Amino acid sequence: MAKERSSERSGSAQRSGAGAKRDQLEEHVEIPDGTSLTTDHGAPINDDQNSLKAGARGPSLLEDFHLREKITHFDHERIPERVVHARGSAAHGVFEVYESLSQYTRADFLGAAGKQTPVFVRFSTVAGSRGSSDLARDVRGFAVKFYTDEGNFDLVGNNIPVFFIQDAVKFPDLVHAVKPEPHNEMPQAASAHDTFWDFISLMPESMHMIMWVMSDRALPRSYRMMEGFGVHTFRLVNARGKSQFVKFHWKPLLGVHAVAWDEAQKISGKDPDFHRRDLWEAIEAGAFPEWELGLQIVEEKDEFKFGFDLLDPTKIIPEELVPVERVGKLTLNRNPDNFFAETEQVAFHVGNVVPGIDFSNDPLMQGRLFSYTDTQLLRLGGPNFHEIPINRPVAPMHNNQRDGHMRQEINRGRVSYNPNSLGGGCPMQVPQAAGGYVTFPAATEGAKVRARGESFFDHYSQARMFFMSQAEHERQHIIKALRFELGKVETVEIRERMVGHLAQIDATLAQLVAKGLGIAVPKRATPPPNMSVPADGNAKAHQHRDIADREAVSVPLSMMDSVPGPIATRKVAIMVTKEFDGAGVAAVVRALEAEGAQGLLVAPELGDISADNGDVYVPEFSILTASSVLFDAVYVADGEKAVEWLAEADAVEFVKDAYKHCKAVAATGRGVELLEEAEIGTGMLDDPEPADEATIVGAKVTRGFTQKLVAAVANHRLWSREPELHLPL
Ligand code: HDD
Repeated sequence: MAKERSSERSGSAQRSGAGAKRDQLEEHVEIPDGTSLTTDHGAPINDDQNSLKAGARGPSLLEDFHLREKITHFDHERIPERVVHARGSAAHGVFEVYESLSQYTRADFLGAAGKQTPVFVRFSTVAGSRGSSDLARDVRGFAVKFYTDEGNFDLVGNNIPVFFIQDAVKFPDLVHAVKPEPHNEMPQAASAHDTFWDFISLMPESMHMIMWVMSDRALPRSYRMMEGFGVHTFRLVNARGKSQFVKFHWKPLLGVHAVAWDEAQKISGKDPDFHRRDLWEAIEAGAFPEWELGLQIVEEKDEFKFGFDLLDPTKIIPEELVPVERVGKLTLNRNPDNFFAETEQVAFHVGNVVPGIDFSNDPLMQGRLFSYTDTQLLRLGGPNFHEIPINRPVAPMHNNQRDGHMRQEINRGRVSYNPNSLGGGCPMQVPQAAGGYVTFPAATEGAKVRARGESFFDHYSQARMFFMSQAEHERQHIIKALRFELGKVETVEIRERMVGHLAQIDATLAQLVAKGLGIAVPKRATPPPNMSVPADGNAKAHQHRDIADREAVSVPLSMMDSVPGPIATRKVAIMVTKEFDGAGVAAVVRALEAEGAQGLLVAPELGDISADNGDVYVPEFSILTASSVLFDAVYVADGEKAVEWLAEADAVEFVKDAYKHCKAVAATGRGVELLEEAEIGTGMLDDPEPADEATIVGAKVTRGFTQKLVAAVANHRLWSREPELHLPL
């Protein structure tokens, strides 16, 4: 009704071109509540198409309050992007604890089996700007805000369990080094440049993290398929005041998976929002991403039991030494309503803790405690950012903080100090027995020094353990990533210095990287000129006793620990041409959907397409709007006209790429000809043993065929294809 009337209105305005006539017609307009256009101050606006002018062809008038307000607001729409983690995507959800954890902590949200707590989770890349690609080789942020009944607890972690540096005082240096170089603002969202590797090659403590960042962990298949880590050792404190050390883990129920480097680079062009879209679409489709919260608990008395220092953020506690106890589940079930209001304005802070969770003396964590509030003051414009809806706790807030930019709360009364008698002593301090936060009385002693503990100085043992724990293809990817990154470094001394460090980790690693760079492995590691390493530069002397074994491995460090896994939400491209095998395609789609995966049709053009049985489909993509890097597998359907694909260069590249990226490629009947055109094999239909288990061909779609396809997708990738391919991975 209202719609009809409004079109009547615009029509009449055009007809008359005169205010008087229009006003007459508008008299009868009914505008539904809450939909009328107003200024920021609530005054109704009658014309949002024209500025106020002196005559229809005359100059605009300064008096036009609507024009001034609209443009001023627009001019101020941007706020400073985060100095790191600028590019992010987020979602709402819920955390449910399985059993009471009251033996470890008095935190209320962990205190009763089945207790649910709302959360907001933001994933991010670190180095790139807000508009950069999701697929940069980079660490991913994994920040969780728990809105508990006792206030907000922020677990501000990453998808990598260690950090580049041991002391927060080095953070500005690290970030300056990795960001685009200051003279020419290049490269964007990439660590492959001189300043990053210059810094890293002078910071041996970064070597463990470097192994992770050069691994495929830095190229996640999806935010939904990566682990999260609190990184630092925290404390859990129970109601009796007993403290235990804890490391926090997030374990994705879909497993941990990555894409290939060549694929990552292509995705960056085809869909730079790949991870953002993936998260959004999964939640919209009701395939809610899930993670389990894991705890590694270490008794206070065992603080010095390990060869490494629990306070050193460049070290993990191998899961073989302290198993990860899975204690609850995080489910993301709602997309934000507004990106800016929620994802952009959310303000995390490592210092947001609740009773029962406390800090350790990790010197990186200690510095973070200062940094987060400080940065929000600049980014969000003042001290009241906690009042922005996404940051507001669900627990009621009462304190004597007052005023400041953009204050929302209207505090009543005249008392804003403590102690007071005029306000009845309110707001009252909360005794510990009633739930008040009490800091764990950890003993401290010692002279004030700018120094690091001796126990922080083994920089290579865990870097080696990570490398040795990788599967063969994972090691190859690390080597190629280092060749790529250091190959982009122009200063030869930096390359040499880095290879010197790699030689401390593993001789073969160093040799293979050096070969790719056309240099020799230096005979001696260059002693780092900074003071963070022992003066004698003798790494061996500081090797940790429990991993001094050069062959030590930890199984969960390899992503192969995740396969085979569920195929839910995986996407399979189904390539169809006119009169394709309708029954076969329907069977493939059914088999995928039975596992929660998707079969999406890719046709030469968009628009209706008929199968041989007369069924009409609407393909999701044309060959121009899709690319196999956006899918997990490809199936080429049978059909008399399937050979039409052979003339499409894009179609040949589509399957070629999928094969190169070690994905499952499948075809039936004449569809097999497309695989052969892409040089995936010859005479495959006659050969009962096709080249490998992720190349699946058949005369027609059978149960066995769909089972093999599902199994190949569950294995994620057939990385063993790579050695023959000599790919730029
Ligand atoms: Fe940080 C943001 C994670 C060390 C200073 N950090 C930020 C975010 C994550 C992390 C996930 C984005 C939060 C969001 O989505 O809004 N940061 C880490 C981890 C670290 C770490 C896991 C090491 C264990 N960070 C670290 C140090 C400092 C900072 C040592 C400074 C001393 N981090 C910041 C910051 C940011 C930030 C400048 C930028 C934007 C923001 O805080 O809100 O304060």
